[in-house]
Amino acid sequence: TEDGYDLWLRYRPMDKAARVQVRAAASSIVAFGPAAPAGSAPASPVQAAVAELQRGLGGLLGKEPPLAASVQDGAVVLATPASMPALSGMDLKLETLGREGYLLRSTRLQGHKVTLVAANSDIGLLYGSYALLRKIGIGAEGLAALDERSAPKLQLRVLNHWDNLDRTVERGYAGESIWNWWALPEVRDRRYVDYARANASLGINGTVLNNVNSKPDILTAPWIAKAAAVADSLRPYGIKVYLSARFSTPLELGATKTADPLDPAVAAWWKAKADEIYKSIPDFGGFLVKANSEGQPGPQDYHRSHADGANMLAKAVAPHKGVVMWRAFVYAHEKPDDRAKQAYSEFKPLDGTFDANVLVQVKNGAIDFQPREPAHPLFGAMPNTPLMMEFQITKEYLGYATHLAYLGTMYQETLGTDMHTGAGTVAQILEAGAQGSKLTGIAGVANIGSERNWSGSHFDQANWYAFGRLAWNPQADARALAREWAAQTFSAAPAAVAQVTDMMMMSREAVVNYMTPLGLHHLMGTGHHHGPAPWVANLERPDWNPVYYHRADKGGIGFDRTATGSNAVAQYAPGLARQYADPRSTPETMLLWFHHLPWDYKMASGRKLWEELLVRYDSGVAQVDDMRQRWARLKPLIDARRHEDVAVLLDKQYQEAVWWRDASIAYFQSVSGLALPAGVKAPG
Ligand code: GCW
Repeated sequence: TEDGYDLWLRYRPMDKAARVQVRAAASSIVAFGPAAPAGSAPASPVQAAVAELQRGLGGLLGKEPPLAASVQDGAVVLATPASMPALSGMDLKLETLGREGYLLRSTRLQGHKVTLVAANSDIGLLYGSYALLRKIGIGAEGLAALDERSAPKLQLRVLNHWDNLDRTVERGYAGESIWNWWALPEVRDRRYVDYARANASLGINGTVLNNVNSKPDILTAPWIAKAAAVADSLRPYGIKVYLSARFSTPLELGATKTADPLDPAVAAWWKAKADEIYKSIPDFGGFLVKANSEGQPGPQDYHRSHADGANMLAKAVAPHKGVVMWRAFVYAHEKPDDRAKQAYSEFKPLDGTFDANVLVQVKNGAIDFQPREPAHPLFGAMPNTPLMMEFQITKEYLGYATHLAYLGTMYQETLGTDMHTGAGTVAQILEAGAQGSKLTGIAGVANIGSERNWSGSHFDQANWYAFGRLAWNPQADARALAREWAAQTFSAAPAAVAQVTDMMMMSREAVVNYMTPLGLHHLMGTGHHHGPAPWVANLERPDWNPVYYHRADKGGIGFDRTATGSNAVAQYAPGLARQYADPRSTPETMLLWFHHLPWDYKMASGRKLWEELLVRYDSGVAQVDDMRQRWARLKPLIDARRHEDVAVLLDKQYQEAVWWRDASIAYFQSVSGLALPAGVKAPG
């Protein structure tokens, strides 16, 4: 029975008519280079591509296509100019594909009608093979006249695992870490290969194995050996391993007397450490660092800047072509300033001072992965520094794995924001990269664990999927990705695809509505971040208190971030700053993020703010009920086990949506002293 393990790579048999079509275009496979010995895991991208095509076409068509020794009619031919020099004479414009892109084309080769998968490198062939399987999995249309080319728009497409060395996962809701550290390096779980397949199918090409709240141990010899074993499993799929480094590692290991980045002994230690890592992992990607944030050590402990710290590490990995991904997620309660302003305040002045192999990794919004945040003001503000996007795939603040919330729409909302800097949308800013640099990238905090279905719920797989596909093309459309995912994951039947897609498209807005409508944020339960707690006011750090964020009192609600308040709006380029400075031109979805307004403030709907708030909470609950009913109607089209799994979660989500609404309204009512309008039932 279906348990979700196969993710979107299910390859269940197609209907007969479709099979006939596909067979005509994919009845055998031609590839060059040594084949994988029977029964062993693929050792190269081409072997991986062949294995996947055999598995995929075998499943879809009910019969595994044989490997053919020479080009024949109906073959899928995998070729690069190196493996098939004839390609060079075919005017395929392969140079437009870069190192990782691919071309799919129905064409004639050596007199035979074939489906050509062409690329400049073997990894491009693997990506092309997945694209072909995706195409077939969604529906076979157009297979006879294929002509598609695609190349990734960002260079580093990376998952960040917040996985600890004891196999717990920070903010993980899908079981323990998939990295079985105890058994590594001798035992390589086969699951690592399935993990690699899933990621490669999306084009993800890097993974940070351990939590940004890191331990020194990860950089000791035994752990380097474990990481190297994982790297060996992932390498044939084009995935590089990176590690989170704790800034004070040499000090804590007793190797140096300080962790001051300007101390030569410290720099020498990191250099030697990098050399040691590259001996076991020759294609090691580099370090991810959380420094001077939430108690983590960093260069500021020695009165040095983030750039001093990042550059010292960058010099250690530069000879090996490694990078440093330095996080901009910093805030300190000792600083009286609005938390939302701190990353910009600290990093913007450092623009242009980072070494060439440093990327600054910026969360999508300036607070912390809330159900809705305006785009981070750093995007577009550091034109001389490669900035990397950091999205959260795991749903720390959106109901864990229990609530259905498709994040494709959320990612698209941020990526599609025009920052008014003259450089276009966030997606365009990421794609263009920094002045004089080729480095670009995006990271997603993984939602992967050792649960059978990988992500804790079937629908959370879609967030991994959407992240990966958007990493490849940040301008992709969330609805199109939802359709793709639904067709491959559940059923390609048009009625099922349409209904599942509609549910996904409404899901995140539902969560925003019942948790934090109209720009409210950070009202979740302390520490665990699950469930409502807008009343909490007494934590040791004021910037962790929900009341710090909603500022509700008798007079009104919201955080004034205009010139009369924290003036965070001034961190945006003038065009955007102007828009956010006036409640009338601020999108209502972000109203209370930027403004403190009286309860009777008149909304676009004509309602008073207080009434509008109630309407939003109610509509969030109603939307979950709607999703629940849509899902119930899908029963005949979805396999029984997964249907039941999702139905149970939707029931729980409904209860929790009611809980959010009722608790929030009761609390805000206690503050505002306002009555519930006629017709609205008092929460009970
Ligand atoms: O979202 C917050 C989380 C922390 C996390 C931190 C960060 C890894 O609550 O658990 O720590 O952000 O991004 O560093």
